[in-house]
Amino acid sequence: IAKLEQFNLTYLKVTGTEDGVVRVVLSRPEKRNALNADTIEELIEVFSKLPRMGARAVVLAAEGDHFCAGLDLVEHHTEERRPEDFMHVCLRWHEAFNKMEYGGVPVIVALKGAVVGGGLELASSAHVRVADQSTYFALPEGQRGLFTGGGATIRVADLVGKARMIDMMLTGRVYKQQEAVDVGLCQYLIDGDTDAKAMELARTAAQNPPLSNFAICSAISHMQNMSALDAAYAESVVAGIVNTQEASRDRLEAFANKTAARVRPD
Ligand code: 1HE
Repeated sequence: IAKLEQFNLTYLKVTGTEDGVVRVVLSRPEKRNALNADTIEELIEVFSKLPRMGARAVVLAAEGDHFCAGLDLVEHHTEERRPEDFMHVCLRWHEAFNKMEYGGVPVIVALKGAVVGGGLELASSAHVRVADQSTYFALPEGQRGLFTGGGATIRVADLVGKARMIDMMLTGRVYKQQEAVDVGLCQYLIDGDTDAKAMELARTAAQNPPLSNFAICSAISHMQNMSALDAAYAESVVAGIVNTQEASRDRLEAFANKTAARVRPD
């Protein structure tokens, strides 16, 4: 991917690989990758531009032992924000996370340690979540006297359901390991390095035609916001375009010729 050096970043590191996978790394480990206002601006810039720069898939990873400690509570405390100030903060978080979810490029997130509060909001904006044995998920907003403001009411409720989300916020309940998979907080639980697993998944996804990935990584999210009737119509339009694309002809021909790989369990 050309021009990645155009980004002028303090809290993120962005690097490319030869197969079109871009790595975005949270790089504030001394503060457990807490999300200050500047980091959100950097996420907006990066996730606004990467889809148009030819990224085929993105791995979102983190430095240090913790993925993300959520809202920068110290910045929030010292800024003494008024309600309208924080409403605008939330709009920027939504901008960043909507760019990720609706951007049309697969985002695979490599988790570890704390994935809490706004860190879970960030993780839930990715398309695939990979956790290790150290990863734990929580919404400590209630105990901090706060409320979620980065889309958790939509995305976390979507992953785990309303009742579990309310319990997490009221009681500080922490989910980890197999239970986190079972309730839907992550799709993979591995023993090794989540970054390596996320790269492997991203490389696999990057081999799909970009138009297919665009549909998978935007249409499904959009359709959830529509009535069933409208979603079915939108699906037919998307499928009309994707399923007749030039890039799928070779793949279909290979299947017809019996040279394409069959779908098999491991
Ligand atoms: C921070 C933050 C932060 C760490 N904002 N500075 N999020 C939370 O309620 C989680 C708050 N953080 C923690 O519970 C812990 O820090 C961790 C479990 C994530 C990690 O613990 P630990 O023992 O490894 O580190 P630490 O000693 O607590 O923190 C190391 C440093 O990171 C320390 O700074 P230092 O200058 O004293 O070294 C901490 O102050 C700093 N740090 N977390 C600011 N969150 C849009 S609304 C979203 C609402 C929310 O996200 S609410 C949930 C907030």
